[in-house]
Amino acid sequence: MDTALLIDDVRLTPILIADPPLLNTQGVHQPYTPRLVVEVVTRGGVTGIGETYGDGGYLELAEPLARALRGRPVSDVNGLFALADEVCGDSRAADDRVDAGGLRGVQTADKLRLSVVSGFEVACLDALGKALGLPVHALLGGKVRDRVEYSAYLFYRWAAHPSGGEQDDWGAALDPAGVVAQARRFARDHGFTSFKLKGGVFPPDQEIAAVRALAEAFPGQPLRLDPNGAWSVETSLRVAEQLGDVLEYLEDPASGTAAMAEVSAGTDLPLATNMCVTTLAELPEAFARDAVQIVLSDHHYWGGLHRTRELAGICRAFGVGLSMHSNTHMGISLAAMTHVAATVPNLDHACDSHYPWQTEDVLTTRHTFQDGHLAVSDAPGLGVELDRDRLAALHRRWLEDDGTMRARDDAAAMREADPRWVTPAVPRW
Ligand code: GKR
Ligand code: MG
Repeated sequence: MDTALLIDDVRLTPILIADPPLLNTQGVHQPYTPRLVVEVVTRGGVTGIGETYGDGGYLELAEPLARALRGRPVSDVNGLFALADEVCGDSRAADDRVDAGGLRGVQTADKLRLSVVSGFEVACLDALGKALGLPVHALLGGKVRDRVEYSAYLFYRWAAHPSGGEQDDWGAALDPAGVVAQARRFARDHGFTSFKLKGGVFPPDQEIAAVRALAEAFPGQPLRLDPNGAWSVETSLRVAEQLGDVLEYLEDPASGTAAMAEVSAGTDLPLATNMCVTTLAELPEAFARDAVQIVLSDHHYWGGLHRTRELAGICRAFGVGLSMHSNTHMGISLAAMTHVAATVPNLDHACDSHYPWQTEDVLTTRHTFQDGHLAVSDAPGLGVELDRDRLAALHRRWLEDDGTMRARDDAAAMREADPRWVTPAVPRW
């Protein structure tokens, strides 16, 4: 082994990035959200970067993993999983709470650990690619496309957070006209041609009306609606019936594999998920019951880019479609998503991305969408560069926070506007 490829140092930098007041079924995004930037430095002096969730539970697991990585080969990304099992132990956040921000079903120690590993895996691949002069997609077997398509991620939203936060010029979107105006701006600024509306916010009839308005404004273009499991089987079937002619797919209408299987049995509309299938262990039952027809992969959930490719192979074998889920993220993760998406032949739909909502980044150059696509970089590693001043400034914000923003809590943010708000039980409608 070339000693230049041994890991010399690992730096972890928790940061807070601005997030607009986007609504979902659990509440509203806080003014700032935590992310963790992982830097892996080789003995040869090459630095690779990765990004993952930054809430306390993740940070707690990342610290022992960072220490244990020193002296190991940066190319040993498969070894990260066993190492994480060995050194991370169980975190205090690894109880059976329903995930507050990620909205991926029940939170488990395994899920947390995989999300932490993903940030390290991406940083190792970035460093390895830079050291070898190869893009990350080449380390994954090579790209099968030169650009990756993304969809517009529409949210009901307020014009501003009730207290604090950065101001933007989007205004409120709380009805069909507001949703269509938002979609038009996304189409104009980024060229997106498919649209996903985050639902589960208003009673289903209002969200049906918003999707109908989108279908009228963008005839024949792919539309999706995602209430994050907020509906009963009956409601899900009613929405499927009413929107079946305009939706590309319905995303997580009901909570849990059993309910999704019931919905699936009652409609021809394809169902997608980033909630009931988020680990290998959840796949067999969901596929056997035909509960979902499209898995929305997220490399943070699945433990990185190699695991995402494994998932793609399984989906291909079972004739299940594949696309990508997104949660609040910056440009490091968007670069990682684009590299892995470029290598997956069966990427059947435009990927989700929150990125256009994230005006703060730690890269020297922001990604720009052209006609709704991102070009796949052929530069070594991820093909992005860390802006250290920005990183330091966003870390300072994290240090100065009194703790309220360091863990995403959409229900707490909603209580700023409605003190009686509690996370709604499902099914909500
Ligand atoms: O950002 O409010 C949000 C989303 O609801 C996010 O947390 C979900 O993980 O985007 C996600 C989804 O597709 O379910
Ligand atoms: Mg979803």
